[in-house]
Amino acid sequence: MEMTLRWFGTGFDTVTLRQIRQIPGVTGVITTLYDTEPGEVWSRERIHALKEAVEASGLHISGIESVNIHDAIKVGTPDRDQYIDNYITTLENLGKEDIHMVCYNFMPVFDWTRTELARVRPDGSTVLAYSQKTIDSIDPQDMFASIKGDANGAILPGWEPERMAKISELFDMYKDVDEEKLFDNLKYFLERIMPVCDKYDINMAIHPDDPAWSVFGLPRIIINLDNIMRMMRMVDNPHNGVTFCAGSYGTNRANDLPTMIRALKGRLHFAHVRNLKFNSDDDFEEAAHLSSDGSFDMYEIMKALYDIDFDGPIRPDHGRMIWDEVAMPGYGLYDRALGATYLNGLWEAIVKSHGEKK
Ligand code: DNO
Repeated sequence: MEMTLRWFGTGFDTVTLRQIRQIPGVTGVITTLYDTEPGEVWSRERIHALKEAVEASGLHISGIESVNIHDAIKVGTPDRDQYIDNYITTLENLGKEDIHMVCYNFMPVFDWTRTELARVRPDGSTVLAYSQKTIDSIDPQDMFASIKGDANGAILPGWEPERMAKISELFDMYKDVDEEKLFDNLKYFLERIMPVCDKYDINMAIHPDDPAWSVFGLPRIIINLDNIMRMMRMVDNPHNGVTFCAGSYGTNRANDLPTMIRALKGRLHFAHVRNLKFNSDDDFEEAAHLSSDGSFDMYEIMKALYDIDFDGPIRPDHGRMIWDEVAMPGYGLYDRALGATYLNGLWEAIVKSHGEKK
């Protein structure tokens, strides 16, 4: 595996490439062109410039998170082909720039959903948190307003103000889309993009729905092993794979994370490894990466990745806000650096006790 950190790009991230370079064992970044709209073509020039900026700092681009999918593709409206053509051109340009992993999601309307961005923990750190009771009592229109104040001025991925401004229009677009339709539209999209992925050896890594169940009545399909298997079988190509996000699948306590990882050998292209602490089945908050701070056994998660010979990028995810850092919630430097170091420590111990793989 390669340890990486997510970086939103100059002007969008409070964390610098120089800081990332100084985290021991981190050699790559997972990045994006944060100012592009879903459906827009990423030019080769812009990708090249991003690559040069990253490489000038002594790091490299290990993959893209995300190239977002236009709603026309998810809903399956008549103009979807034009947006898929654009997506294909973007993939081609990424391939020509030697980038071979793309993380994306197929969640309707919202990307990840949290009800709080700064819940205070007993040690004074703040974390993202989710309470189903809050979701059940709030109008989706008010959701954005209720969390905006805690965003530290950052634009949160998937919660862009322009998008939130047309939220009722978005809900309307999805009114006839159920889970089956969403699967069909995902299949259509994947079938069309696989030839370009084969040509440039691009691993597509779908991100799970977070939390891993329906919110606000919207269909969500990338939520458990059965559905991932269905997604992979319906377009059976090794380039059609997954981002294994421990924190997202782990929201559903029926998901056995190490077992899921072991079932995904060869199709798991990217890993987000983080911990959650459950207060009840439907109220959880994010925790430090350390197993004992939350509800997951992080050793078992890393061991399962080792067992399937995982050699793709891995990144710590959603850090707590600590040491008075002001940053995008979940994406500060300090706690993610601690997380990367801890995960690297677990990996070193696993390799020393079970043998080097590659
Ligand atoms: C949240 C992230 C997600 C993820 C997208 C992938 O912090 O894990 O926003 O990047 O769902 O497209």
